[in-house]
Order: sequence, then structure tokens, then C-alpha cells
Amino acid sequence: MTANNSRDDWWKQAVVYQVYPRSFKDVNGDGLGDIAGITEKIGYLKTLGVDAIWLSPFYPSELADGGYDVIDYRNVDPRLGTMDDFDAMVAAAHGSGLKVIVDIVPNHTSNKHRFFKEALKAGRGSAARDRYIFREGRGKNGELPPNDWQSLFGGPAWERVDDGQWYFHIFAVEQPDVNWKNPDIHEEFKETFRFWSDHGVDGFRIDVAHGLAKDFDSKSLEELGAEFSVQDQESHDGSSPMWDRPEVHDIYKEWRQVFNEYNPPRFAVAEAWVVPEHQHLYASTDELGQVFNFEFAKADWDVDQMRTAITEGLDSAARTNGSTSTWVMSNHDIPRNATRYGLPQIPSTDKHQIAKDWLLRDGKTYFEDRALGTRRARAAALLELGLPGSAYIYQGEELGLFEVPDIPWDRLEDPNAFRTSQAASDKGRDGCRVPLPWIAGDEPKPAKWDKNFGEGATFGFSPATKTDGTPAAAPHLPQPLWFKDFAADKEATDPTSMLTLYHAALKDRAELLTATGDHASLDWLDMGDDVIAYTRPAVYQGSQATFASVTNFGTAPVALPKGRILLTSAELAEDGGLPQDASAWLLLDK
Ligand code: TEU
Repeated sequence: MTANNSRDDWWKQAVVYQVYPRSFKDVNGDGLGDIAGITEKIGYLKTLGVDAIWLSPFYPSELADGGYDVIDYRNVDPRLGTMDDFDAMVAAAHGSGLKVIVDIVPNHTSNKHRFFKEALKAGRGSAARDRYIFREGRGKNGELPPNDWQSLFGGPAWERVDDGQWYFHIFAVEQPDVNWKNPDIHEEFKETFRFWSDHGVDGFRIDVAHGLAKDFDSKSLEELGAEFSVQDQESHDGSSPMWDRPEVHDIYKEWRQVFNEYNPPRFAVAEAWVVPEHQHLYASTDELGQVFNFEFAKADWDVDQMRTAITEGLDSAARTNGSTSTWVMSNHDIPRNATRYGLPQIPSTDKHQIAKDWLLRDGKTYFEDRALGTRRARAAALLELGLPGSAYIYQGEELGLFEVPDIPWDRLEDPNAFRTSQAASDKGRDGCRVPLPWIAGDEPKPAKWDKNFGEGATFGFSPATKTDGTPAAAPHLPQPLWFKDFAADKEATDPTSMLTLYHAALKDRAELLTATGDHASLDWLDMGDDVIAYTRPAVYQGSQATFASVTNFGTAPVALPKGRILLTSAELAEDGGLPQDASAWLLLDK
């Protein structure tokens, strides 16, 4: 077990690896990653040096939204395995000293969840319907939706059912929002937390944590519709009828009682796309305990934006008694960071707009400079992993994977893409969800339908055959042939690879930084406007030492402070200076 994980507050500076189960590793050959695949790769994750894994949803689901449409919160999707497989995976993780975090989706259920089926059957005004948000429509016969709100995935946010009522959904039509004023909903989730805790789970990632509380009754829905939109998630003053409402915190205070029934108390992290000044409310120790700080994920490769992202993350943690900051560069919802940093950086545009435009045109609008993207992603990894608090790594980030922009439209799965009018809007999030390449030698042939993609083999994602000996199904999303260069086995033996850098960085982090138990201190080192440099307390060979991380965004190389260089993301200049778009880690001379 890592020294960090032997502490009850392990989560305060854990490195958490996000597994997107359907795209991680397929053991049974059906083209979908599975729970047994995660068990098989525990050794890889242990060697990588992470402290915990977070599993995106693996529950029974019709996959209307990649598993975030949950049919049963207390079971495993039969395509991904059984509860026994789950228990075996937890045992393997714990046996290797890794913690396990599962994703809980409390804002909405699948429309195939038993609660929703009961609601449809029971009819208007029933107790079963009160578990969701049903309203009458406008117009003479209620034929118009209660207002004109649009869902986040495109199309109206209201759907009409057979008897004429309408239900509300922030996301896909298959994801009806639940009514958190209903006591059954509270019970359902408390039971779910206890169920997974009893199966050994160490913590929870709370999906859309800023959306649970709704107030659709203080004004007419028509008035609310005129004043607010579903799209406006970052409201500053708690006035939005659905986002970041003050009473959402009562729900988390209640959950905290359940988390504290366990020893050590179960951990939770909020996914809340709120203004930085509100993050800490979710991270209070009376509530979830930690919140994702998405400021890194939103920042361009720009010294000022990156500095602000760090300052805001540290400020947010400082406002919370007992929590720590979190750092996120990529996840399953946003274009991969190596790609973002290799595309033109135009700070005046909205977050991810360049990457989204590029995706929408299948990667043809802008030039993706991969060498530059990799160089910056390497520098960013050191910038991030030296910071106090927890770092979240999205599967494939450690391989330096790029976004796959040219998946043919008819093979996409994300409702973001195919629910909306394609040409005008969004290609969705599948480009970062393509099944991982594990083995370079298991190389597919160019596909008949598109020579950029593979067919036949799967870079070790799936076995060649199913258990009955018939050929394995194709991966659920197609793998491009260029994945070969990023296969985990190839990178593991390449001293210049991203994987090798992550290994080295995580090892140093655990030995020198996390080992101090100090998860908050950071001092800025002033090396000019183009440089982000900080120092932190460290231990080295049993004595106190000072760690420094330096990242140069400027064109001219900068002289490093005096000390022992531990790691650099790129070769140093001839005079020993740190060149542009590079980071170095050092132990400073006393
Ligand atoms: O995402 C919540 C969320 O707010 C998203 O709208 C996010 O802003 C968007 O995906 C960025 O492109 C969570 C999950 O992470 C996501 O995968 C789910 O689709 C969503 O909830 C619904 O459960």
C-alpha cells in the first residue's frame, strides 16, 4: 500500500485514475470493456503509481448516455459482468493497495428505472409521479411544453407522455430528472451508498452535484422559462431554478451522515460546474468533502490562465475547512488535453470552442500540431502533479493520447452528437472515449470502410475470440491506426514516452511530496511573467527538503534555481536553461 493510502484521509492528496469501463479493457470479447478487464489491469495501475481508481457508471443501462442513464443503481450491467466480478475487482484493487471510487448519478434515472416505469403507469397526481418532475403543458389541450427550455444535449427539456403530462430532463430524453423533494429519492440513494460501501467501495463521485435541487414552483414555469436557461450552469447568486441552489447542500449534509457510518468515513467528490467562489460549499467536511476544480480543464495553454487556475483551486480549498484542492485536465466529457494544447490557442473564445469546431469538421478546420500538443501536455503533467491536493488522470492521459476527431458520424454513440442537428452543433464526446490501445503488436488492418481506422485486431483491447471461440466483436467505438504509437506496452519500454514520464512523476510525488503529509502548503517562486514556479515542503532520504516545480511558457529559456534536477519534461538547453513549453522538478539546495 502506498504511504498515502494508509491514512484515513488518503483522498486529500490522492492521484485518482478515471476508468471509463466500456472503453478500458474487454475480457469477454464483446467489444465492450468490462469489470474483469479492470481486474486484469490492476497491476498496470499499481505500476503506474496511482492511489485510487474512479469508475464511470457500470450499472445496467440502455446506454442512451454512455451509462449515465442508470436503470438499477445497485447492480452491474450484465454486459460488463456480475456483482461477483465487482467484488473480485475490489479485492484485487485493495490487495494492491488501491482505493475504489464509484460514480453515482443522482440527478436523473434512466427512463427504464423501476421508479419511472411506476410513474408512467400510476398516472397524474400519483405518489409515483411525484418522484419525478411532471407538469401540465401549455396551450388549449396542454399540447405545448410548460416552457421552451432546451436540454443540454439539444432538443426540448420537456417530453410529453401518453396521458398528456410532460416531464423535465436536463440531459437526454431517456434521463428524466428526479424530484429531490420526494422522500423516496432520498431513501433510494442512501440505500445505494450503503450498498456500495458494504461492497468495499471507498468513495463516490457525484454526477451533476450542482443540479439536484430544483425550484420550479416559486414562479410560473413560463416566467422561469423567460428568465433562465438550462444552459446557464454557472449562476452567481443562487437564483437559477435548477443550478447551484442553496438547498442542494441540505441533501449533502444528509449524505454525510451515511458516509460517516463507515470507518474510515466514505469519501465523496462533487462534479459541480459552478463559479470558483462556490466550489468550496460542496467540499465542506459536513457535505461531500471534495469538489472538482475544473479551471485547469477550461484553461488554454496560456501562462495567465494556468496561473489563475492554480490560484483559484488553492483559494477554493483554503476556504474549506479540511478539504484539499483538485486538479483535472481531462475527463470523458471534454476533448483530450494533448489535442487542446496542439490546436490554435485563442484566449478570447469560449472554453473548448476551438476543439469543438475542429471536431465538428472531423479534425479538418485547424491544424493539430501533435508534437507541440505532446510537449505541452508533458509540461502540464509536471505542473499539475507537483501541486498540493488530489490529481485526477483520465484513462489514456498517461499515454498522451489525442482526441479521435474523425470517427464517422454513423458510428458515434454520444447523444450530444446525434440528437442535435449535426452540421450546426456538436460532434459530442466520443473522440476521448475510444477503447484504449494496450498492445502495439496486436495491430489491426486498415478498415474497408475507412482506411484510417482498424479492423480485425484491437491493439489488445479485446481478445481475438469470445469464450465460445467465435471471433470477438469490433470495439464499440472504432480505433484509429495511429493508436499503435500510443500502445501501453510500447510506451512502457520507451524512456521518452508519456507513460515513462508519468511513472517517474508519480514515484517522485509519492516519495518526496505526499510522504510529508502536508497537502496544502505552496509558495510561489517569482521567475517572471512567463514562468509558473512554486516550491513545496518535501522529504528526501529522511530529511526535510524543498521541492520546486518550474514551467516556462515564454520563448526564451530560463535559468533554473540552484538544486538537484529530478525530472524534466523536455531536454534542457545547452546552457542548462529550461526551454519554452517545458517543466522541471528539482530539490533546491539548502
Ligand atoms: O456531466 C454533467 C455536465 O454538466 C455536462 O453537461 C458537461 O458539462 C458536459 O458533458 C460537457 O460536455 C455529467 C457526466 O460527466 C456526463 O458524462 C453525463 O453525460 C452527464 O453528467 C449526465 O449524466
